[in-house]
Amino acid sequence: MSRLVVISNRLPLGDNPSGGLVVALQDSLRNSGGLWIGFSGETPSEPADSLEYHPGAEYQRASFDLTPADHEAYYLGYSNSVLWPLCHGRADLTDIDPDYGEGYRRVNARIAALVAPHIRPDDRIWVHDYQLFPLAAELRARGIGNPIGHFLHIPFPGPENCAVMPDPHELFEWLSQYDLLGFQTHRDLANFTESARQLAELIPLEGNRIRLCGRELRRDVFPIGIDTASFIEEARTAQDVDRMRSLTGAQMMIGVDRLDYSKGIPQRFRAFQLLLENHVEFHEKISFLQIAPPTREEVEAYQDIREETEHLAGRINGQFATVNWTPIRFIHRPLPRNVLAGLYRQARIGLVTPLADGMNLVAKEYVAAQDVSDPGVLILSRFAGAAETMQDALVVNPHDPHEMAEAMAQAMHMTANERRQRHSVLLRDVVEHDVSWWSARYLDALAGAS
Ligand code: ADQ
Repeated sequence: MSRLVVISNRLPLGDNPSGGLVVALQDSLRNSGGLWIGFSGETPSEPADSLEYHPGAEYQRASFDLTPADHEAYYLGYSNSVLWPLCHGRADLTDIDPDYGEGYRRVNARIAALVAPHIRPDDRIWVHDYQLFPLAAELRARGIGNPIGHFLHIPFPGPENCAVMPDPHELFEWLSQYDLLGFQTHRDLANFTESARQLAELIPLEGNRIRLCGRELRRDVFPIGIDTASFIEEARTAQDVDRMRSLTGAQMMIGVDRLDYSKGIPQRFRAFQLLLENHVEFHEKISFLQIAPPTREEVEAYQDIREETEHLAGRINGQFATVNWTPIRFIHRPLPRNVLAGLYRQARIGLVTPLADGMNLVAKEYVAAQDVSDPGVLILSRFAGAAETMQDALVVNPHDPHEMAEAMAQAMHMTANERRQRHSVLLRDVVEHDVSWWSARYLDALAGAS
């Protein structure tokens, strides 16, 4: 089997890194004697001019450092102040600056220069996500003719948002240098096709083959999953973690997200407020636990969201709390996986209402964690990639607080029978389409694409 080389923005470090992607890729990496390359997270003023290898995994891991200026322009700047907002439909939150675009190209060229000497003639290369769009073009410029695939974890923007990029044509030239482009959903694939048609040159060929900017390649949909079997086990053996509920016998509703404007957290707080205004019967009967660790705090567009959400939570608690009941608990810390799994299992409602999201793994984790004999209800935004397959959730418009509040009431009233029926369909999807299924399908397609 030819060696698999994975390149992603961050290298998972530590002796026993967990997380879906690590689990998904470790078998293929181990079985092929593979190599995973990524940013170390370190920003010294004078980074080394070579990759640093890290022992301790069953495959090879190698990292690079970035200067503070490169990190700012490439990661905080172009990746997270231009591409992230555009891919999530928020042109209003972009911060376009020529230094960012220049830094993004410079860092991708530097990564290619560091990686190229380590590539063997029969390696397969799998590049992840929006931070590395130009990487295949930069590797090709250094003589790398190997099969190279790209997988985009976040939504692909339609023509209106692509057109906001400083040089939209360049994006499609970069993408044309891959052999396989993978997207989360059919909606992303359609956006890619339409944007490339309007802003570059795309000619559909037979099956999933296309000609893009003069080069032939393939594109397809590969919805990512979670490590379902281990998550089920984690939840089944979890302790009773939330004892607070028992004071009033309230049911728990849970939200788990990075504190990102794409996740729709203020909108769901307003919906909860509306539920409590319109349904006094739920006072002291439902308690909302929102876990949202801050993220990318150096980026300006993230600076208001913490204040806005804290303010909203404070106002709702001020309006409705009683001596024995706090309507919203808002936690800004990451929690260990087993605690999270236990909380999901105890929650009657899983609230996953992003305004835009590539897939959303929390929706799948919530379903996997449920007790099949008495499962909770998933309320899912129709703009999460997960909604393309998880139609037995209560699917809502995250911009409509009335619809979300009514979905919460419906979930509270839902009979055990209906909850079991909906859950069994959702669980089947999460079990059959787990993260190993996803990576195996992608790697099969990459093998056929070159
Ligand atoms: P994210 O935007 O990070 O991922 P998501 O898919 O929900 O979003 O994954 C978040 C992960 O972090 C989940 O596994 C969740 O359990 C974990 N997590 C979140 N908050 C946590 C907390 N407080 N403590 C511990 N763990 C926490 C990007 C895209 C998504 C896409 C994934 C994978 O934005 O759309 O689904 O990549 O492709």
